[in-house]
Amino acid sequence: MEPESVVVARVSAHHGSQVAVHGEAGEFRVPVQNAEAAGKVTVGDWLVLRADDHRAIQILERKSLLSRKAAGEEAKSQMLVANVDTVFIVSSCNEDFNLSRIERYLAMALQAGVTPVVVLTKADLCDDPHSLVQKSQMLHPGLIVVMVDARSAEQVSGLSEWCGPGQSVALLGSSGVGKSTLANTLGANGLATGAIREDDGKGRHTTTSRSLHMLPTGGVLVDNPGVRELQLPGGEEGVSDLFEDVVSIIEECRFSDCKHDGEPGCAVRAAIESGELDERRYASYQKLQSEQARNAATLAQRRERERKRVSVQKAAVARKRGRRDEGK
Ligand SMILES: Nc1nc2c(ncn2[C@@H]2O[C@H](COP(=O)(O)OP(=O)(O)OP(=O)(O)O)[C@@H](O)[C@H]2O)c(=O)[nH]1
Ligand SMILES: [Mg+2]
Ligand SMILES: [Zn+2]
Repeated sequence: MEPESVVVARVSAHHGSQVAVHGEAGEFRVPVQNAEAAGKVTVGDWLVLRADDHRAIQILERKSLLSRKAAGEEAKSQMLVANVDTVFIVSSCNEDFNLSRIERYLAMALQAGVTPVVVLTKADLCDDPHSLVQKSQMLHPGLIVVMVDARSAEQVSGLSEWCGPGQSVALLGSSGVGKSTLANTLGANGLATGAIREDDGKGRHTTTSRSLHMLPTGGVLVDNPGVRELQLPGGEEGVSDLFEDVVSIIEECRFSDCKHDGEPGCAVRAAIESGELDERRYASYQKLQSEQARNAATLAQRRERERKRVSVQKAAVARKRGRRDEGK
């Protein structure tokens, strides 16, 4: 038999009933049912498509996957971007600047196995951007924090280190912080940008869908819409990786089930009182940790239900088979 002729292409955007993909011959579109014939896909996925009708026969194994908890009660996670090496966590040096929000994105990046780089935009509008850089650097040992005027090619050129051949980077951050501005300055070309609201400095959700772009530096960049609700998906280790310092303080508490709520020998209270542990950071840890645990629990419940459903089906099949065999 002749081996099937195939093309390899990378998912670059969703357009309603079609999925745009980048192949060697450039960008083309494939109906969703063909693109997803081998499973649900997200921007950044690599697909093996049949050459004749562009039906996906395989999704190549993802080397990383950024996801969040999907909206709604159940702890389903929603895929955001696949196969990126780096995530630029974009925050502006204005009212948007919020350490706990950056921490949330950091946990998400660590969970996905993606290198985080914090990019502080609108440095030109801030009196003391250096102090924000310093505060951000404290969030994780060795964390790289860069401040820029996202409109300045010269200032942004420092980011090209993560945008070279073979590298993929995703932009994450709230609306109006300058993600698309940064993408354009890095060479993504023609992405719409929009002025922020004057009254509260928030963005207007100018970018409405995720898209993948080739950069002149040889890398690939994925621009994202500003994330309104970002909840961590459950089940993995992002939070404990990010808060190693807090976790090791907790291990010093006298009681292993210490609630850090006034018990004797509580290392957490002592660390907060001595200034070793920042109260904000501890509160942020508690919040993200319980969120992740909650989502992991519901995920486990869902898997259990799924397991039961499958075993009920199997039992039904076995019963049918039994009846058939009896009739023989
Ligand atoms: N002064 C200054 N303005 C900036 C900078 N970065 C972005 N802006 C402006 O901020 C506004 C919002 O920028 P966008 O690039 O549209 O922001 P975004 O993060 O893509 O927003 P969404 O698509 O809504 O998520 C635009 O008016 C930009 O010109 C910067 O570093 N300095
Ligand atoms: Mg945008
Ligand atoms: Zn304690």
